[in-house]
Amino acid sequence: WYHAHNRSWVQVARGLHGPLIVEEAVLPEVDREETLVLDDWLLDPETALIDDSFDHPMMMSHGGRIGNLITTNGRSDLSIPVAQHMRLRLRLINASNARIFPLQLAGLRGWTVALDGMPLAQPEPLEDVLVLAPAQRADLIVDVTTEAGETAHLVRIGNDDRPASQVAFPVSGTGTQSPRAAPAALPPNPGDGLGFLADARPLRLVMSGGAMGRMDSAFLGGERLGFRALAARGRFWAFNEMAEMTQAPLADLSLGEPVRLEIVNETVFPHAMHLHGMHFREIRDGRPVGPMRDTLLVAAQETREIGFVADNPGDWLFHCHMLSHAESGMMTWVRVT
Ligand SMILES: [Cu+2]
Repeated sequence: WYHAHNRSWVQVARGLHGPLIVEEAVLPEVDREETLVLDDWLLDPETALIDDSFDHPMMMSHGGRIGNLITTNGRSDLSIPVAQHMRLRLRLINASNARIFPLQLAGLRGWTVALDGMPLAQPEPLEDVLVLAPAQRADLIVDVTTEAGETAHLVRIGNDDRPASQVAFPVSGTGTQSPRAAPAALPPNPGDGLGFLADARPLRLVMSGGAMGRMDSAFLGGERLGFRALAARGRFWAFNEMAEMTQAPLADLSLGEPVRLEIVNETVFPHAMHLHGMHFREIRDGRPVGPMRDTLLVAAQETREIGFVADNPGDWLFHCHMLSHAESGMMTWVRVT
């Protein structure tokens, strides 16, 4: 997907974003394809217009701007008619500023086939919860198992753990095909080249700040300021004690250089850490594991490690995709030359 990067915590909240799809040379066999843009909107209950308190300190210092109207493709009641045994490809995008969407399938049998635009080596059965953090994408292939007359759902688990329908799929009739075998993997994208991790440059990013955090002070404009002084300037978070994007990059990397980056979340909030320009893998026990992604949800007080090869020349942002957090301190960048 793509979105505004100028005043993004305002403009993305106002809806300046859209899907950007690169199709496979040979499309997977499905009966229907749907792009589903998940979003939430913070509306003024009096006027039903977009609430314009974008810089509210309460939002910036807590979980970010969470909306009071949840939509898919701009509708709170999106309904897509299907037939039993239909196979659908669903392209999910979390375009919200800060909402984490825990999703489940009901009346659908599904597989995750790609994450953040990168095909998985093998489709993974989606039997449990798929957590989609801000900026994350997921491609699913799902078969309609519910019978005609019933309704299947993409289910959202609410804060109270109660399920709600994110998208309804009313079923009428039976597709021509009976249940099919599991889908094949999508054609792979170029590999990650993470073979020589032992030589990877080690980097560390410590996230601090926010409400109920322990950040006493951080640097802003070359000056060390206390938490209150930072808050008065609209800064509530810091990366490596920097409450703003610095002139110097977090790392100056050579093209092709492998990197391992430890991400330490000292805050009591989750953060969806997004790298521009390159995809990474998570590193566990010193080995690259899991899918290639560009956005990693790091839970409160958690430490994670990612590895990537600096294979794309340029200046690339690395930031929290809870956009109010990015604006109030959680932004850095790497240079690849
Ligand atoms: Cu954040």
